[in-house]
Amino acid sequence: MVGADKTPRLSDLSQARALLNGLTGMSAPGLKPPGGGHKVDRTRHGAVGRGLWMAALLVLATAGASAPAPAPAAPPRSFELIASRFKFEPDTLEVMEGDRVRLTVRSIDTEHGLAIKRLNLKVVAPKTGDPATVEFVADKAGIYEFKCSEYCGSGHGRMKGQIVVSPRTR
Ligand SMILES: [Cu+2]
Repeated sequence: MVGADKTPRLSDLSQARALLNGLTGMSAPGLKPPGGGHKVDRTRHGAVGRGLWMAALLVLATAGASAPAPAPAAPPRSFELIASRFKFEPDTLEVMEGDRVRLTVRSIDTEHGLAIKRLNLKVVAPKTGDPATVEFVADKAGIYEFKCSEYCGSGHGRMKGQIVVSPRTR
């Protein structure tokens, strides 16, 4: 810090004082140049103060820009879907634009699948009941229909659901 030196020099004190002047718009009591009688060229030191002030701002701005707090990776929005003849439960999922989404699909009868055509994405849930997981980023708002990808019987064609991706308000 400026002026933290045990044996301050005139320039340090003047700069500190000019800096304080710049910060508060008032003179800083107790920060007098040693030797009392010295004439202080206020114009010149004012300029130095402004320079310092600008430098301080620059340092702050630079520090802010170069060392951002690392954003912790947001956990995915997780959904567990139960697939059965002929539906997904739940069949409507709501997320926000930019969310990472994790779908875990489990069948309780026969083999099903979950396909999101718009995202070119598919996962098959085997009839053993083992969970099948798929993960993606919902980077665009809109409605994404999904449907069963594995023929599972007469109602297969109506085994559908949707993911509603809401726009993020700024
Ligand atoms: Cu099916």
